[in-house]
Amino acid sequence: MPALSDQEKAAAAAQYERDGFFIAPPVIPADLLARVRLRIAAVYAGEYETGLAPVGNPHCSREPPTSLVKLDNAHRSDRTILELVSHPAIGQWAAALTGARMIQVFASQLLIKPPGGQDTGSVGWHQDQEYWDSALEGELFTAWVAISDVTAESGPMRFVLGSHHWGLLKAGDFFSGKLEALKQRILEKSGGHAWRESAAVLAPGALSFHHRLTVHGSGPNVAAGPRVSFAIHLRTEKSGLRAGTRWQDAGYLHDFNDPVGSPVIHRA
Ligand SMILES: O=C(O)CCC(=O)C(=O)O
Repeated sequence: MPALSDQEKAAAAAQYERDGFFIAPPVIPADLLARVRLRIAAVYAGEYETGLAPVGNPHCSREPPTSLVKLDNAHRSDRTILELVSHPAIGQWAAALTGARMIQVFASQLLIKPPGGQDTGSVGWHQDQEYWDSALEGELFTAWVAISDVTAESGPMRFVLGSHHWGLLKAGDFFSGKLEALKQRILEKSGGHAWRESAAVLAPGALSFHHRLTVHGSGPNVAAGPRVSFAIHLRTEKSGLRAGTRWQDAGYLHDFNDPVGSPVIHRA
């Protein structure tokens, strides 16, 4: 990817600060996407190139999924997936949005949302910090990379504009398909903000970024094929483990000194 101009960086950072998310153009090369698709199928079927299973030893299958598939830290299981989550263009955009000197991956999720329009493919409205707050603090955010064509019909991620300014509400639930009930609960907790949504429709290889407090979720996939993506959770030098927390006790985290579990993808 050609270096971003100062003007491009400033415009992107201003938009991210205002809205709590940013949509970047396609940056992942087509040949890497093609290789990643093959490896996603392999990992889903339980074939782990490095011998390391995704976190939680998920049940593997050769049958197409019927509900949302979420495989944590598959980048440790497969070198091509590691190549994707470490791609320097992700780091460049992340640094442009935050002005950070260092960008590090601290977790990833492979997400496969099957077609068929069921609620079991939905992701309930939530803020990511709800899930990180016991272990991590500071500048944390997510790059979400489209592997398939993420159209309006495929259940794209939706962001609530400006909700990263609402504080940590702890009213969401990633694992619930009841989006309307969650919306009401979040609005009540937020103290009456206006709810304006924007859908992240993304071509293959494009990506969105969202702040740790941005409210987001996604509905059913009514397109013909699965919606396939990686959510890549990122930190900057202005973040860290909370005092007294050990990474071994912090759910799906790996030692920040582990170059495979937690690759640094940008340094100024
Ligand atoms: O893929 C989705 O619809 C939601 C993903 C998500 O919650 C995230 O990337 O933080």
